[in-house]
Amino acid sequence: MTQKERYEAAKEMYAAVGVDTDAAIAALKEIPVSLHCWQGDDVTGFDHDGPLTGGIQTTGDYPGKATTPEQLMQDMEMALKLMPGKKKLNLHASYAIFEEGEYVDRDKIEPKHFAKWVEFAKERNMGIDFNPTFFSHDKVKDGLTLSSPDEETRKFWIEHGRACIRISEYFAKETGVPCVMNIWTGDGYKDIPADRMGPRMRYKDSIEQILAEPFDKNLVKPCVESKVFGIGVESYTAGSAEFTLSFAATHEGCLPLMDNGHYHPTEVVSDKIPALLCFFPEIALHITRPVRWDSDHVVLFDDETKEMAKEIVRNDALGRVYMALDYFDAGINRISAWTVGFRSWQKALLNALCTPNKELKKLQDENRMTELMVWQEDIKTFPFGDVWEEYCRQCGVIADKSWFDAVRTYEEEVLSKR
Ligand code: RNT
Ligand code: ZN
Repeated sequence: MTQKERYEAAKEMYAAVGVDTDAAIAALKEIPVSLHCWQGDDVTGFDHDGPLTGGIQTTGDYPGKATTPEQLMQDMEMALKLMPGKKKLNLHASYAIFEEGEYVDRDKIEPKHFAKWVEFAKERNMGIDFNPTFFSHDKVKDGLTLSSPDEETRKFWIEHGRACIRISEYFAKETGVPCVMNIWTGDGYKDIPADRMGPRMRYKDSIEQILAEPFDKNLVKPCVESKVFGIGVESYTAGSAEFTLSFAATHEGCLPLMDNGHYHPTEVVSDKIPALLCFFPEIALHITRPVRWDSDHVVLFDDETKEMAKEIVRNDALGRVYMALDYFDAGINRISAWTVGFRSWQKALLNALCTPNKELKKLQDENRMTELMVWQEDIKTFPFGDVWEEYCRQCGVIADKSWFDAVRTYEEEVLSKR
């Protein structure tokens, strides 16, 4: 059978359960997913020489990591070619690009320091998302930034946040696509604090001061990302789930951002997505793979990933959920890591779009739970691979694992010479 024939056969099988695979493919092509620049250089950035801090860690020392803006862009370009679908670029403030001999601190960064990224994004028809960088910097005082009791420190980081709002608006204006600006800090304590509310009150005030910077709410979408704990900050996190969710709920235009690595191991974000959608017009996600903790392994096409995508699709929320990848594996080829993760999320979305959601909901509402189980198990072995292959073909990318040949060649010709 040719690929075309296999797709036609699959299409028929899906049609029999009420799924239009052509429509699924067409829909997926229009859904932007944000690709994080930081997988390419182990979250290092270009504005400092110090270590990665903030309670996050990259592990591994696979050779060939990008160390300059040119290398990072070149590597990302390579990865982009291997991914089907619509992409957005996700940048951190630490990826500012300075002229030879120029340097400004994070409270003084300006749109011009990101002009090269704008050029990169525009050439590839991508919007841009942005993240102030509240870590890996000598002004992180005693592990604290926006929640610091030291007013000078706190002021510095507030100014950084405000500078990032201005840069986010510039991205949106340049690309014509709204910019999601995510606030995450690793602020917290290794051991039992004596004051849990004080840091949170300061954090609250700091975010309010950042959001007081004037901006167009249609262009900039500020988010607050929660976390349960980080390495070295195991006992207390200022930006906990309750804190960030309450902040977003009480500040118009501010979105909650859930990173599925930031919860206790038996909690699942797939169940939290519909809960938040009952209250928030829009929400944001960081999609990762936590292995026992917030380990930021490469996203795979696994059960929870599929379930998260299903919750977005079956609740008709593709236009309400901003999706971004967030992981960093330094132990394998970084271009491959980018590619596998992006393709996995694409597969999860396509799989969700090829699920007979209406029929399944009906079974649930009619309390036909036995049949619901039978159906849900049955569709698991439908010929999804044939639909994926057709999607990749239409997007002009290789469907099977042979895309890796190009990565191997690139590794030999480019990465190994660094
Ligand atoms: C850290 C958060 C945060 C970072 C990026 C680099 O635990 O997930 O989103 O991963 O900002
Ligand atoms: Zn995250």
